[in-house]
Amino acid sequence: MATVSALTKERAKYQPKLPSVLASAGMKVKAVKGGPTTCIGPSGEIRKLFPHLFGAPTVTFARDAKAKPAAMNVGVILSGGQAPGGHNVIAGLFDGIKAASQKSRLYGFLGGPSGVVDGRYKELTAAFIKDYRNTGGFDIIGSGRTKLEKVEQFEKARAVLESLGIQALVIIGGDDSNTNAALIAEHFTQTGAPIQVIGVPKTIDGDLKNDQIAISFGFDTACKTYAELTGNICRDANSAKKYWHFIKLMGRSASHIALEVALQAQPNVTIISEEVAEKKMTLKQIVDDLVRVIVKRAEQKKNFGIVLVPEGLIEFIPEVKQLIGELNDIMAREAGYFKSLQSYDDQSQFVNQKLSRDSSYVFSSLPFSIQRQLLMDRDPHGNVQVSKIETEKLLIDMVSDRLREMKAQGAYKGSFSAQNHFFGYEGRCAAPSNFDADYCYSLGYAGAALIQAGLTGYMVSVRNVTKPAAAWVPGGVPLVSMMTIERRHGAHKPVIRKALVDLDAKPFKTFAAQREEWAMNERYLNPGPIQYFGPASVCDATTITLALEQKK
Ligand code: FBP
Repeated sequence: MATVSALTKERAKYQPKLPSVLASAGMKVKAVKGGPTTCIGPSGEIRKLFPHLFGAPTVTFARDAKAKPAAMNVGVILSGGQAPGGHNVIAGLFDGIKAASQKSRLYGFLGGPSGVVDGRYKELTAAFIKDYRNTGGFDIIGSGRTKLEKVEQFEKARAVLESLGIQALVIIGGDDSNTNAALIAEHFTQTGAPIQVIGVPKTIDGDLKNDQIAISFGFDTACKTYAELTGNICRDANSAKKYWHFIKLMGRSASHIALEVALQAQPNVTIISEEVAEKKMTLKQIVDDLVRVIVKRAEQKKNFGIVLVPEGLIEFIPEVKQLIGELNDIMAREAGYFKSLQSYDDQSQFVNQKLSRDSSYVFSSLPFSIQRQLLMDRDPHGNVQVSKIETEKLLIDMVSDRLREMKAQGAYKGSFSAQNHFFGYEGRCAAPSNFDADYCYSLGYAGAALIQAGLTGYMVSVRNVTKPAAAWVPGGVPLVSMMTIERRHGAHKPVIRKALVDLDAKPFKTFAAQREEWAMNERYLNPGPIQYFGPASVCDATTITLALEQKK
C-alpha cells in the first residue's frame, strides 16, 4: 500500500511562490521603516500596558546587497485551531533562516503554547519538514489552546528558550494567541531577555485582518472546502426537492465564512450574525424571516432550500449575548462553586438565581439542550465553545413549531422536512489551496526576515495579495497597533480586535443586493473541489471576499 495518497505525492513537488523581493534576494534584505503607529483602542491605557512596544513603525523589506545574513536559532509554536497552510509557514520560516545561514536551527515546540513552557520540543530538520510541505494539518508539531499570559509562564518559557540558545519565538495563532505574543514580547523586552517574539496571523475564521493584514491564513482553503460541500448540497436539494438543509458553518464569532460560502454557492438564505446584531434582532425575528422564505417558496411548490447559519450566531442575538455575558461573569466569579455542582439541574438553578430578570427569561425559554450547551466549560480564553452549540437544530425546531401553527390556521400548505449539517472540522486540515500554500510560505519566509531585522512584538504581514505572488509586499506590523481593551473573564483586558463582517463593505453589500433573488430562485453555483493543477484562473483564485475588499 502507498504511504501517501497520489495527490499528496504530486502536491509535495509544488514550489510555493514568494514575493519577488524575497524570491530574488533571499535574506539579503533590510527592513524599511514606515511611520510610527498608535493603536485602535484607548491609547493611554494601552501605552501603559506596553510601554516598550507602543508606537513602533510598520516595516516592509527592500533588497540590500550589503546585508550580511547570520545564523538564527528560532523556536515556533502552533496555537489554537488548525488552519490549512500551517505546515507551509513552518517550511517558509525554515527556508528563510537557512537562506540566511545553513547553521540556523529551527525548534518546534510540541502541542501548542504549553510546549515552550514545559520544554517539549523537536528540532525541525530539512528531512523532517520535507514530508509536510504543502500538506494540511498541524500534525508536524501539534497545536493547543493553553494561553500564555502569566509572568511565571513567560519566565519558564524564557529558561527553555535560553537553554536552547533561541533568539526568536514565532507564534502562529489567532487574535488571542497574538495578543499573548505581544504580552510576552513586552515582558521579554522589559526584563532584558534577548528573545524576539513574532506573530503569524492564523485562523480559518478570517477575523484576524485589518488595513495592514490582508487575511488570516486558512480562510481561503476552509471556505473553498465548505463552498464545495454546500454547492453539492444545493445540487442535491434541487434534485430531490424534498429537504430544507440547515448548514451551520464554523467561525467562532464573525460570519466571514458564511458570507464567503454564500457568495461562492448562492444558497437560498444566509444569516449574517453582524446584521442580526446591528438590527437588534430577537431569536423570534430570525425565525420569522426564515418562515417567510419557506412559506413563499412553498407557495411555488418548492418545499426545499438551503439555509446557512454562522456558528457564532447565538452570541450576536442581543438578548442571548446579554445572557452569555452574564453567564460568563457568574461562571468566572463563582468558578469553584459552579464546578462543584454535580448535576446540570443544580448548575442551571444556581445561575438562574444570579441572572437578571430578562436574561433569566431568555435562558428559561431556550430548549434544555441549548441551556446545557451554554453552561459547558469555556475555552481557555473564556469564550463559549460555540462549535458545540447546535444553533442549526434550534432554528429547525423553532421553524417547525411555527409552521405547524401556521398550518393549523391554514396559513401554510407546504411540507417541511429538514436536514441539519455542521461544516467545520471538515475544512480545517484540508490541503492548502495554492493561495494558502503561497501565502503561508511567504508569511514564514517574511517572519525569518523580521527576525533577521532584530524586530520584536510584530505580526508578519504580506500585502497586495490579490495580485500575482511576485507583486506581494512582505513586511511586519506592530502587534500593539491592533489592540483595544475588551471585557474578558469578567475583567478588562488588552486584546487584538476581531474583524467582524463590515455591513458597509463590498462583500456584504454584494450579497445583500442578490439575496432576495437567491431566496426565491435556484441560483445555486457549484464551486467544486479545490484545484491544485490547472489554469491559474481556477487554481490561484482568491476568495470572493478578498477580491471584493481589495477592489479599488
Ligand atoms: P482559532 O481561532 O484558534 O483559529 O480556531 C477557530 C475555530 O476553528 C473556530 O472556528 C471554532 O469555533 C473553534 O476553532 C473550535 O475549536 P476546537 O478546535 O477547540 O473545537
